[in-house]
Amino acid sequence: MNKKVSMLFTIAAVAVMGATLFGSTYTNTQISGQGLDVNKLDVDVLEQIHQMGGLQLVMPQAFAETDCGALADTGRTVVEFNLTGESVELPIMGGKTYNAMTFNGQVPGPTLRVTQGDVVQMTLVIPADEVTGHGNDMHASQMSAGNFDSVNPGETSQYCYIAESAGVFKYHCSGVHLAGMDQHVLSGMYGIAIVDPANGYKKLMVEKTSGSGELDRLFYDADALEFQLQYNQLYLTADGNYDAGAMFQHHNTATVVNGMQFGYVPNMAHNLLVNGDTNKNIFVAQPWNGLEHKQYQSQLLFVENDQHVRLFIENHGNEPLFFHIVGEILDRVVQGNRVQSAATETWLLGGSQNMIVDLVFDEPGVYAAVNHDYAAIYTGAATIFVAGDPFGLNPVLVDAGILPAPVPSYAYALGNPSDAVPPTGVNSIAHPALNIHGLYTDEVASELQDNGVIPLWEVIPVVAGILTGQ
Ligand SMILES: [Cu+2]
Repeated sequence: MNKKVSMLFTIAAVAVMGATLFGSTYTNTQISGQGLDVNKLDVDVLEQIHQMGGLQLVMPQAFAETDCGALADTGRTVVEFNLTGESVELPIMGGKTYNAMTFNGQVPGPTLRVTQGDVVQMTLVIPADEVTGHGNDMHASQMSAGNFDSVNPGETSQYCYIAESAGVFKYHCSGVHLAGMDQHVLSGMYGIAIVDPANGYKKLMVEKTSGSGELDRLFYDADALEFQLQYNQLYLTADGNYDAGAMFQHHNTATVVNGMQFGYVPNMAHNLLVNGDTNKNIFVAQPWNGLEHKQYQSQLLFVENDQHVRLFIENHGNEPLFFHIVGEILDRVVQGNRVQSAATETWLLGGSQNMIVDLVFDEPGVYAAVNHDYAAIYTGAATIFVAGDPFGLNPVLVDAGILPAPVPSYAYALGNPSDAVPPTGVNSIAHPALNIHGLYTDEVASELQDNGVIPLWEVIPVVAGILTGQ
């Protein structure tokens, strides 16, 4: 092979690799069919590929563009997404703490919400006193991975991309030039971007049989009450450090939902309302039960009956997620912007996979959303939804003057946990109230309080006083 042919062969091979890695309208077969048959090597064809732009050809401008100024001038909406890489100590079940790595002092990191076609301007700041560098790989982007590279302490990095595809997408620290990526992600450096479809979400259709058994179809408006549930595992040594050996053997220490084990189970407030006594536990596992836990006290997710509920779900972990809601059927499962299933009992998500679950809670009751892997359920992946007024509390709360009138869900009295509620999009139903809940530093929790989110640990003693007449 002469030198010129050899060089062009390399260009073609790189183009094929680029097509494979980044996706393209030019398939691997189309390019390799021209370029990789050395016996039929046609220098003119290879030269033609070269002239057409090689790698640039397989990375269309809209995806490859990283010039924030140029993207800002396109007339598209530009959404700023500012992250700070911070190592902090956070609590785990059992009263201990662990050495967490976070975006913005919280696990998961802040949720980004944009509309398909928006420009995302991602800025990553690493404070000078941070112990290590960090990167950020946003799965909602389609661009050269070089942009996600590590940022050193005391430095800032920025890149821009167009959110071209609708759906839920993970973002995560990419470690220090990929080294330690497992440690950084499994210690808390992950979050999601929700990219709403340009034309909004679709109505939800649920099949029902009527009283006499005839099949009927109920249609629910696209507007929905939304929650986010992000699954992961912790792999820790006894003193709260990351345990790589445990990770390689898939021996996790804890299964977490939005950063906490059993973060959404009843607490003393619910004990008080349902059992009339803060110490009479409703649920067998109440690890975050106590006002002194403040933002870490467990909270429940409250929904109305006959209401369109939309769950944004991501599996950040090393183990599969068999998502199931005990007592309910997942009325619709969407991945990307495509319906994958309807009226299904359980849906499987592998690592770094996501879905949007649409459903209606038909009857008043208590429903546990679980990873139907028993090891995961018992190590933390059980989340309680309460639909309607299953405990008949409306008359009690109205009589006590806590509620002015009966309400369709307890969210009107207690709010829904702030970390389970994503930023609102075009088809979002506003939550009646939010309470402060999450694997947040105290600094993040007090910012929420300053912004009017309810600190339940201050409200509950007042409610208890009213209920007991003291
Ligand atoms: Cu990191």
